[in-house]
Amino acid sequence: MNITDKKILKEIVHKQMENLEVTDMHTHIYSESFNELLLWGIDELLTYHYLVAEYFRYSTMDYADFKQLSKRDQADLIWDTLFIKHSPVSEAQRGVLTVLSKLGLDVASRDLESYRNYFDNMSTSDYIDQVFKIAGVKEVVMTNDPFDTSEKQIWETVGNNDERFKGALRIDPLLNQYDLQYLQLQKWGYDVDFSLNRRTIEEIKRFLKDWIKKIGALYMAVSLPPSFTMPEDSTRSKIVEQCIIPICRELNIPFSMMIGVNKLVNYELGLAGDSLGKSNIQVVEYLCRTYPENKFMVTMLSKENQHELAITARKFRNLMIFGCWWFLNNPSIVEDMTRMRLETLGLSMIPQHSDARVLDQLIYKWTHSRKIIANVLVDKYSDILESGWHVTEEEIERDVEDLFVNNFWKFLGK
Ligand code: RAT
Ligand code: ZN
Repeated sequence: MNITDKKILKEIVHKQMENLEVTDMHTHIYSESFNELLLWGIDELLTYHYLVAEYFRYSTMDYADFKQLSKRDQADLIWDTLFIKHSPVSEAQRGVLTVLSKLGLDVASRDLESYRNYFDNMSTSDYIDQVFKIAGVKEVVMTNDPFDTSEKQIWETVGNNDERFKGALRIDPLLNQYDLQYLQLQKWGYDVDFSLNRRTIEEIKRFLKDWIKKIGALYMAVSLPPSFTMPEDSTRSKIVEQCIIPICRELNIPFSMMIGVNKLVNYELGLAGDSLGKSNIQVVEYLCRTYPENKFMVTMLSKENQHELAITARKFRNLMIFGCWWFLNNPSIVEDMTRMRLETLGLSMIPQHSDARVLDQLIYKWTHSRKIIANVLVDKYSDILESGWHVTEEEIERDVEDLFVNNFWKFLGK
């Protein structure tokens, strides 16, 4: 059926977006076999590092004293400060309310204990099913870090037991701290040296291949500082060009670069202490141009980088841009970025990932993004309707499936 009426268009786009089951191509959640690495429940939601940062906007407590408290006590303080003593209007605060409401809990009661009781009576596997269903998520890509001892141990014993959770090899320590981490590699039986001689290069490649195989990695990923530049005479640049690029090419997997994070600008805040800076787009151009047979997925953290990143994707078909990452995952920015990307690239990008660290966050991150992106799509279809072009419901379904599922899988070549 041709859609010519804007009111009907709006209903159909919203319906399609609501029914859509997305592939969430970057998260920090794990399947059940990862035990306590899979975070879920109200206390985890409340102690999300985004909220910890916001808590310290109001609290004068010593960071160290806060750190020493149990998770439950920290959650109590955050609840009291960010929800009771001030209205929860920030995106991360509102997110908690969306989760509670979508689970059918009484948000108006403000009864933290009753929320806790709800989660106490839940089994992990039932809850995973429930969250995936409510969030409209088909599958998620994890962030798998072999340098994390507890995660490494799971991969070497039980491994992943749930097909809905896909692997991605995260290699920040290898690229950003090689001078420390090569000793770790040695302990694991790789014959590497501090200096990147021939043997070391081959052994780093062997390490990467072993882990890509072990976890069934869909891609290799790293987060990088604003100062990241290439080519340069640095260990990082050499590892990228001599190890990562050839292995990604050989195994036909993308290299995902998340660029723009300044780690620990306030180290006392731990995970909540990272910030951002504007990065150098030329590094993305250099890599895409120099290695046309390689695939790159890129997201950047600074708002100021978004336009040039979208333009770079117009120049290089081996570049897939994705997501409104971290500090950009705010409604006003998601709306802006999505508009600009659609206007620049049409439907050839991945508009969003959740970055969920706590399972339950899939619910709010996808509920919020879905609605904003649906509204932007309505506008874009309306504009072409005005020229006399008609779209069909099937075409809208195809388009949103492409944005939230197929663009990712096709880019991977799967
Ligand atoms: O968004 C976040 O939770 C950050 O702490 C980071 O994990 C970031 O998404 C990353 O993947 O490095
Ligand atoms: Zn992340």
